[in-house]
Amino acid sequence: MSLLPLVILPDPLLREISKPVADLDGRVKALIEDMFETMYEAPGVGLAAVQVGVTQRIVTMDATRGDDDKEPLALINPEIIWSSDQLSDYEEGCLSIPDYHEVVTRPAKVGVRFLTLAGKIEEREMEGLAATVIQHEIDHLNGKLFIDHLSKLKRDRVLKKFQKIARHQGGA
Ligand code: GNR
Ligand code: NI
Repeated sequence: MSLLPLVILPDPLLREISKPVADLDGRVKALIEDMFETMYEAPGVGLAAVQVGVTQRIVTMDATRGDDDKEPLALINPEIIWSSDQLSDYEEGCLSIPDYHEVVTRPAKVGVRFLTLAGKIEEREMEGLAATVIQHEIDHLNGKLFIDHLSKLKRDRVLKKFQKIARHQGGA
């Protein structure tokens, strides 16, 4: 098990479209273990593989948060198969955009189809925080960030701030 470094805005990797996982081999299993370790340590309620530099359609999540009973869920090639008309506002953050939070409106409930690590197709209905998080994570797999749901004014302000930080660090 290892903690993986997080990919931070404005790294162009965050804009790439992740590729479907073809084989559920030991490498995928090891990556998922490292993603859980990295997500819980952060701490975060979700993580997409691209956030640790792997452009494959893999998500880890645990929407139980502070509760003592953990509920880790790994989703491979996840898809939203339906969304409720009812919307819900949630204050979102992202491990790739540290210390920035803003309210995003998304469907309140979604149906999600995915492969488990055992290779079984599973379908789940998600609501509340879990619905928000899985939509946020599938956006990552499509090169999309939660700031893309905000006004251009807000998005440009955040991008500028992170471009400036990257410049000062002489990186990215
Ligand atoms: O840890 C996270 N919290 C969170 C809160 C509200 C909506 C979405 C999220 S996901 C985020 C971790 C992350 O960046 N996942 O991609
Ligand atoms: Ni995120």
